[in-house]
Amino acid sequence: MTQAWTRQEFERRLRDKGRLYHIHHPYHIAMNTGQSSRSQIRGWVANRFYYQTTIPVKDAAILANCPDRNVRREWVRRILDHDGYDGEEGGIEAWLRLGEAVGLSREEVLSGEHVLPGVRFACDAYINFARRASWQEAACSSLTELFAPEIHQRRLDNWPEHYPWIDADGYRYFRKRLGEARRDVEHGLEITLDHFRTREQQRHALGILQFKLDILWTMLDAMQMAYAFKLAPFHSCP
Ligand code: AHQ
Repeated sequence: MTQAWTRQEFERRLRDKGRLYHIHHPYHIAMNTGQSSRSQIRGWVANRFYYQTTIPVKDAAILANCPDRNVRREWVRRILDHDGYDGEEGGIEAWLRLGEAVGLSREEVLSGEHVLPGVRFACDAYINFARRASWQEAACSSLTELFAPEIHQRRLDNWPEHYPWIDADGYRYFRKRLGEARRDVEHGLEITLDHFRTREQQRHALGILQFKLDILWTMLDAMQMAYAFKLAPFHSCP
């Protein structure tokens, strides 16, 4: 029987997957180094809105599967952070503001008319996984946010200089997520390190994290084809 990794070694292996995070995708590298056109930025904002709208639905699936009140009272904050509540507009509204800041109307973003099939399939795979998997497995899949603060900070550091045409009010979402992502991922990491105890379970957790990394990467592959290579694959590309 292969011995389980220590808690520290397990966490190290989870964090080591950061080398496969979508910050390293050519589409993100182009955006963060000022090489993206307005239509490439707009395509990313319009497609990522679909991902943003799936997050609270995914988190509601986790809540529905979770019998632990103490976990739910923490996890429910993720839904409120995106959908908003009295006095706080929420992340989905902030993303619509980002859409307007890059020159997309609210109606255009809300219509989903720009959502590429590959983006839709990847996002729907995430929701369906969260519905079917145990709440602990679905919590583990959110650990890509171990690497998210860096990607939000990278945008805040680089985009204003590279893309002066973007209204700065649109960056509210990235600033908002810096703190929320750090809070959320501590909780998700604690659940993961506590739940996956044997070596086999730990390897399963690494496979779940890889699945979510693949979701994020695949979304950008679809955008690369459509907006960088201009190989309009489907009806939804202008
Ligand atoms: O804005 C993002 C967000 O709210 C979440 C929730 C979390 C999850 O539950 O899977 N993941 C996530 C992510 C957000 N933004 C992405 C980005 O690149 O801006 C990163 C993404 C993630 O790392 O999973």
